[in-house]
Amino acid sequence: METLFSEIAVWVRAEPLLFLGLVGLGPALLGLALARLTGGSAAPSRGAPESRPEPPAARAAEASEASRDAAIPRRVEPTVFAEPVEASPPIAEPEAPVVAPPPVAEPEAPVVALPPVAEPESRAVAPTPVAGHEASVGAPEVPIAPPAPVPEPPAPRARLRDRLRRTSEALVGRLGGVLGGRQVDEALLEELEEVLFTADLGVATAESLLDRVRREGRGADGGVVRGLLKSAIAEKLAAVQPEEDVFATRGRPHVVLVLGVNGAGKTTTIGKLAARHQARGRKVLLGAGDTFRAAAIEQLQTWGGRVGCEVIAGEAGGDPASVAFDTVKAAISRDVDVAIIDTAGRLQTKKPLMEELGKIARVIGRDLPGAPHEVLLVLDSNTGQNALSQARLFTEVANVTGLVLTKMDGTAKGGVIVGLADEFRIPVKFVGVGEGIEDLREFDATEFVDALFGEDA
Ligand SMILES: Nc1nc2c(ncn2[C@@H]2O[C@H](COP(=O)(O)OP(=O)(O)O)[C@@H](O)[C@H]2O)c(=O)[nH]1
Ligand SMILES: [Mg+2]
Repeated sequence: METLFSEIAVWVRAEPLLFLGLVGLGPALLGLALARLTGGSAAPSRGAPESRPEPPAARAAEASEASRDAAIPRRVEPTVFAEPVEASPPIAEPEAPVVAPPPVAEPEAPVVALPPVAEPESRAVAPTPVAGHEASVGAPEVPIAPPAPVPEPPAPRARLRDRLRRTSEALVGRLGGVLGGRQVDEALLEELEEVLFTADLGVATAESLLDRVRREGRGADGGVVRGLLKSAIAEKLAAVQPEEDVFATRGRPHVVLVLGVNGAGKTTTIGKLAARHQARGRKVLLGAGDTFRAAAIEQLQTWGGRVGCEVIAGEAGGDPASVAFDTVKAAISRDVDVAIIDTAGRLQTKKPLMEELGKIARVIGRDLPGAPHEVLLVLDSNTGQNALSQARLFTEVANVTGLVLTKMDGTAKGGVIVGLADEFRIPVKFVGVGEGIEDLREFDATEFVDALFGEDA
């Protein structure tokens, strides 16, 4: 130690200026070192601001800002998916998601909910929250023949009496005019004859009713005669009341062949019938056997689309028998419950009609013995007594197993049903009282007569 001091002393003596300089620099260096350690304010005037290392707090703040910047586009991003939903209000407010995160999630929800709507039209129309609802209401162009059935809401069932009003007026109303407050005498019988013969009952039926009054109503008053006529008509109609459920099937597939002149209401009846069978959980197939006009095929296809069942159709002008054959084949292979085959009712001459229907009936039975299980003849009540001659012709060429009387609503000629019952004794399976599905009524003789005489419930 002593040697060190004596050496320093020698050096100080030799270099006194250097020594003084070193001593003077000491405090300055010390101050600088202290300033560095504390990071304090002693240095700012000397240090360049640009080169100053950033304090950790500032760096953290900036980092959080950067991450927030990054977060904005990420959060708004989903609105890009929401683009199809035009004019979605939350998208127009980009600040909102940053300030209040929860609303960011809101526009996403409808976007997620959109896929079930699926229809492109809906996106253009739909405002965000009720996209699905708006879409179904606002979709302007519904496909004409959608593959999926559109179940129809059941319409309120109209009273039969209301639907039979015109026929009832033409028959029972006029009877009341003749019979009211009178005793049966020749004058009354003459007037009664006129009413009955002009009520589209058919000559034979009118005569038989008049005979009954002559036999049993002598001396009675008008009220009794009215009752007498009602029970006579009821008896005739009871004879054609179907014995079993009109929807009963007798084969699998149960094949129904539908006949009748053009415009009688065949295709409409087939559509209604298909809907009724389907409502019972049955699988139905339709055959467009009226190949005479393209419109007839399309009409049946429209019904198929409406009801939700398949339609076997061929070319317009094609062979109806081959359509009938294909329908039965398809019905067998597709395990269908009920197949209903439409036909054309051309009546120019009897021979071609007979040949055509005979051929159809034969091919239907080729692959399926026992088929057709039902042959329905559709008759338009409006045609009055003409329906009687149609029934004569068709029953000659085909084994008609049931009648359907259409358009009983809005006609005064519905009395023909009594004549048909009287002359043919073929069960009346259905009565058409309007164009809706629910307007195909199972025929019930008692209900029908009560409705006709204004005495139903
Ligand atoms: N009011 C009424 N119209 C019916 C009824 N049945 C069928 N129609 C109408 O009668 C017209 C002819 O029917 P359509 O089924 O085409 O007869 P098709 O030629 O025998 O097949 C159509 O306008 C049907 O809507 C019915 O019971 N009441
Ligand atoms: Mg038709």
